[in-house]
Amino acid sequence: MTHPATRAASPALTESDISAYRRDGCLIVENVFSESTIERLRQVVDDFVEKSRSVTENDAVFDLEPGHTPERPLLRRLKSPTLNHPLFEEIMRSDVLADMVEPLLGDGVRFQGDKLNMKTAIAGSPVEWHQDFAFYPHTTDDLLAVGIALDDSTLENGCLMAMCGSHLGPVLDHHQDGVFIGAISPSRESMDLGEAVPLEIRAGDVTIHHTKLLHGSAPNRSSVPRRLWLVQYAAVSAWPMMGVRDYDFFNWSLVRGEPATEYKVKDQTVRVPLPGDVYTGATIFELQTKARDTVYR
Ligand SMILES: O=C(O)CCC(=O)C(=O)O
Repeated sequence: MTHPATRAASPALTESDISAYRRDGCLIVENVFSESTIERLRQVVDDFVEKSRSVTENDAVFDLEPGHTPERPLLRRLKSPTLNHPLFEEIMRSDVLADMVEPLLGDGVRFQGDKLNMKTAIAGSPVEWHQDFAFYPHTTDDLLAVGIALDDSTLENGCLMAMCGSHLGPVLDHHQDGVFIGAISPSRESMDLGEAVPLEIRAGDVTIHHTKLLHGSAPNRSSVPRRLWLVQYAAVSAWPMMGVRDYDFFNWSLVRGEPATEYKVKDQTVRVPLPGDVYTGATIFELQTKARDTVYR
């Protein structure tokens, strides 16, 4: 049975907001960021779009939409915004976000990564259905992503769609012919898309979704952009199962909590995203181009 996503009216989550998140695996929080903060973020993003005019192929910062040219720059994603501009780091570490996610994670707050999906007007690519945990399994599933809306995000311009409650089920197979492609097969999973709930939000609102929540989003065929900055956080007690390459960076990523040598392990089945090129820096858009069983293409 579907129900609309629960909306919390203030960044300070109540017990009932937290229970709704635990039940649904997603939550909308309204009016988290002021118009002036959103305007500052848009300005920074516009500057990156300007810089992308001279870029001809995907690199460490830019994931380009097909059709990108110097005259008409089209970005699919700004990769790792936090590592590329101080305003993103300031907000990623802000109390407003840390206070919101700490009770949901239960055990400190570690920055796990981020991306800003651009969903340009008319040209914005879809995201096929997936669970974030399939990309970066940890020893517990105490991870989530906060989606910060830089534009109003609606069904028309490709808002996030969610299968409420799916985070309580297993991590589904995101492989095709034995290769990790970053998307599930909707027909293999007998998925009923009629159950999907749109997470429609206004600029300055945020979505929060659990790392095991099934979600996706349609292409943007409308005349307005849908920019969504997704910031992922993990509990400090969750250890990344694919290992830690740079321990100094791992500790830099702490937002709340201390460097640890002790981690929790949850009784769960974990699928590892191998073989495939998720660890070469390929984005979800690149990985999913291989998918044959799609909803949005
Ligand atoms: O931007 C979207 O609509 C979905 C993003 C997402 O799920 C992802 O990039 O992992």
